[in-house]
Amino acid sequence: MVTMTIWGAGTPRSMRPLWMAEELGLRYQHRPIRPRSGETQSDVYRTLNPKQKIPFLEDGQVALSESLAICRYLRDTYPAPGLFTPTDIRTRAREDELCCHIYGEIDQTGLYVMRRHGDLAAIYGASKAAVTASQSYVEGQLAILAAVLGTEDFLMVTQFGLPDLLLVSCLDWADACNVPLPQNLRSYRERIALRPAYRHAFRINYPESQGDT
Ligand SMILES: N[C@@H](CCC(=O)N[C@@H](CS)C(=O)NCC(=O)O)C(=O)O
Repeated sequence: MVTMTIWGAGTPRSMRPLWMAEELGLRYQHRPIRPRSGETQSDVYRTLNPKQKIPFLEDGQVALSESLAICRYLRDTYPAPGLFTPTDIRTRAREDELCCHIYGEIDQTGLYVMRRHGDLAAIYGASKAAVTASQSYVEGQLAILAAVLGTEDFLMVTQFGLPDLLLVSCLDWADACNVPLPQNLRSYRERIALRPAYRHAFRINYPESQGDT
C-alpha cells in the first residue's frame, strides 16, 4: 500500500520533492494541485497545510511543508546509496550552509521577489525596481556559487546531493526568467538534468512539457 502523498505540480518548488522521491526510488501518490488555481484554497487542503502553498508531503503520521524540509526528511528517512548524505557534524554543517544560501538567498530573496513583483504583480504590486535589483542580486549570488563549484561536478564534491537538487531547480527557474548563468553552472545544470530521476520528475511536475527534457 502506498502511504506517501506529494502535493503540488508546475513550479520549481514542487519539482524538488518529486525529484528527491525519484532519486530515492520511493513509491508515492501524486496530487498535482497548482498554485493560484483555487486548489490550494480548498477546505481539505487548508486543514492539511494552513499556509495553502505547495509543495506538501504526507508520509504516514508526518505532514510537512517547505520544499527543503521535505527533501531533507525524505533523504534522511529513506537513505539511498546514490545520494550524498552527510555522516558527521562538520559535513552536515557545510551542506546546511549551501542549502540555506540557495534556499534563502537565491530562491526566496532573489527569484521569488522577481516573480512577486513581475509575473505576480496583480497580487503583490508591480515594481520594476524590485525586479531589476533582485535580478542583479541573483546574478551576484550565482557568481558566488559558481566560484564554490569551480571545476567540480557537485557542490559536495564527491556525489550528487541535496544542495545540487536545490541549485539546479533554481537554475531552471533563473533560466526561465532570462537570468544569465555562469558558464560552469550552465554545463553543471545540463549534466545534472540528464539524471533519470530529474527527467522523470520533470515530466510529472510539468506534464505540459512532455519530451522537453
Ligand atoms: N518556501 C516554500 C515556498 C512555497 C511557495 O511559495 N509555493 C508557491 C508556489 S511556488 C505557492 O504554493 N503559492 C500558492 C499561492 O500563492 O496560491 C517552499 O519552498 O516550499
